[in-house]
Amino acid sequence: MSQPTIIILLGPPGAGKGTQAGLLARRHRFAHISTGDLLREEVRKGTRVGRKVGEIMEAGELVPDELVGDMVRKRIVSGDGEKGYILDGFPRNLAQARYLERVLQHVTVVAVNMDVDEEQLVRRLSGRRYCPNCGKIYNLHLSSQEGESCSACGAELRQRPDDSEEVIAERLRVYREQTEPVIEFYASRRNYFSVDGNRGVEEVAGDLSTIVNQMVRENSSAEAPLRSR
Ligand code: B4P
Repeated sequence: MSQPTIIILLGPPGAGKGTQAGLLARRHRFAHISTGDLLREEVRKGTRVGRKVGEIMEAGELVPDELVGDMVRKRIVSGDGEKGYILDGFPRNLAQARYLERVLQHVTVVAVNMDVDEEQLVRRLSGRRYCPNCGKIYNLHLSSQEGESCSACGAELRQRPDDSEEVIAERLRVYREQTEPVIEFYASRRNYFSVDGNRGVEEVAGDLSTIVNQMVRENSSAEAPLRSR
C-alpha cells in the first residue's frame, strides 16, 4: 500500500481553505483536518480549555501551538485518512511548521498557497454565515444564497464572532505577522504550489484537484508506512 499524502492548504483567513478542503476531501477520499473546526468543537463542549480557546479565537489571535499541534498529531496517527490528509488551518506559524516536519517522517507533504486579494478576503469573511443546527456554511455575497435561513434545515443563520469587521482586521494582522513566513518555509522545499484563489469555488477546486491527482500519482509507488514520533 502506498503511504498517505499530506496536503497543506495555506492562505489568509477567508482564502477558502475550509471550502476547498471539504471539496477535495470528498472528491479524493482524503481525511479533512480543520484546526478551526476542531477548536470550535472544543468551545462548543464548554470545557475549561474550550472557554479559554473561545476567548482567544474571538479576539482573532492564535491558540497556543502545543494544544493545536497535539490535536493534529493525534488525528494523523489515528490513521483514518487511508489515502491522505488535507490540513486546513495548520500550520499557522513557523513553530507549527517545524513541529509538523518533526513529527512526520517519510511522508509526502504538499503545500499549496491560496493567494487572494485583501479586499476580497474582507468581503468573504464579513459575508460568511453558518447554520448553528447542521453546520452548513453560506456566504451572503454568493449569488446562490437567498435570505438568512439554512436551505438544508431552515434554521436561522449566524455570523461567527470572529467574522466581525474589527476581529477580521486583527486576524489579517496576525496572518501577515505569523502565517506569511510559513509560505517561505514551504516555498523553499519540494512540492510547493500556488494557486489564484480570487476565482470562483469550482475554478479554484479544479486547479487544486489537478495538483492532488499529480501528487498522488507520484506518491503511489512509495512503500514506506506513515511514521510519527
Ligand atoms: P479557521 O476556521 O481556519 O478559518 P478561516 O481562516 O476564517 O477561513 P478559511 O480560509 O477556511 O475560509 P472559508 O473557506 O471558510 O480559523 C479560525 C480561527 O481559529 C483562527 O483565527 C484562530 O484563532 C484559530 N486557529 C485555527 N487554526 C489554528 C492554528 N493552527 N493555530 C492557532 N490557532 C488556530 O471561506 C470564507 C468565506 O468565503 C466563506 O463564507 C465561503 O463561502 C466564501 N468563499 C470561499 N471560497 C470562495 C470563492 N472562491 N469565491 C467566493 N467566496 C468564497
